[in-house]
Amino acid sequence: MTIIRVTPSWKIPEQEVTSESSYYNRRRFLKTLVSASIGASIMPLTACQAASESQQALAASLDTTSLKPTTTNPAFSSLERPLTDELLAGQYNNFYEFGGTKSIWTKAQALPTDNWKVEVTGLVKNPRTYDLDDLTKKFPLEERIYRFRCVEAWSMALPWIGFPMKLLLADAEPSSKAKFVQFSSYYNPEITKGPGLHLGSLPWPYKESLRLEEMANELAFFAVGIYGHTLPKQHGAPIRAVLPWKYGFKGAKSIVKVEFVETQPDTFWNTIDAYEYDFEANVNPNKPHPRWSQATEKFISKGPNLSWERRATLPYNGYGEYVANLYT
Ligand SMILES: Nc1nc2c(c(=O)[nH]1)N[C@H]1C(S)=C(S)[C@@H](COP(=O)(O)O)O[C@H]1N2
Ligand SMILES: [Mo]
Repeated sequence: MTIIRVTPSWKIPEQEVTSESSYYNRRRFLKTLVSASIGASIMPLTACQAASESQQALAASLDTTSLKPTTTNPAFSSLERPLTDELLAGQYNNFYEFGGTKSIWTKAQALPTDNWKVEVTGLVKNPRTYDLDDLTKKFPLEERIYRFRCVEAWSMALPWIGFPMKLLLADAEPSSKAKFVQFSSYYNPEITKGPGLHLGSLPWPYKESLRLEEMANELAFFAVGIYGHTLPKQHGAPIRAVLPWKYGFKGAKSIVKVEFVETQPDTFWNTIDAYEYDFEANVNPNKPHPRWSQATEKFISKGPNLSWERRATLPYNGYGEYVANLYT
């Protein structure tokens, strides 16, 4: 068995204070970046115009409704590393419904998010279909800055807005038979399968799952916003799961169904390749992916161009103090 050294987050060295104003002054910030990239450009004029048009389209895709958290959670108000620039997080995504590249933000704009409903169903005393507004009014929204680690080894630090999953869990009142929760993402092959994609044989819709003890953990979070605004489509609007101690693929985007079940359900990546993507998928520097090491990660933070800095991977992505007890 691996010995995990549990370091409280406040003891992690090289404290770097994150600047909160950087995204609350967002419109100014986005405009500054767009004009800076034009000003600094030595590209021919046409290429420069095309680049600036795509930067403006990207900025527009991030210009969603302003969202103020009603409570702040001091436990998650800063990290030892800087926040990832909003424009980088919004142009480097995984959203396979729209394609297999990182730059799916353009295609993801086709996601229809009006009148969104989330069905809470299965082995619960209180099954209910919520309008998105019902959820965001019922559960106080808080901001949480979390580390974010993809199984592919890139990582970010992201300021989510949302509510802890344990509140929805308590509201649904699962029966004693319920042992797992399953999240299903929006799926409509007419909309989400772009032309030329050969993803039809994958096990759609995208599904993910947790044990109920994991869902009840303090960290497990439903995000409805990021960077002080409602979720942009590329980040899984209007509601997605965020599980910071697990690899990113566990956090299903654009959730339409939350189902409580008795036995461990099939999940998207685990069904595609169980050898490469295990069900638990906890961030673990000592457990290599079959095709690459997980000992370090590529931390993406500063723009305007995409670049990364190597950092040591933290056990449970730095959240062992919250979750290690779930895995003894
Ligand atoms: N429905 C759905 N959810 C998904 C994915 C996806 O392809 N479809 N990709 C996952 C993966 S692999 C990662 S790393 C994160 C990426 O979230 P982000 O693009 O907001 O950073 O979403 C996860 N949730
Ligand atoms: Mo990922």
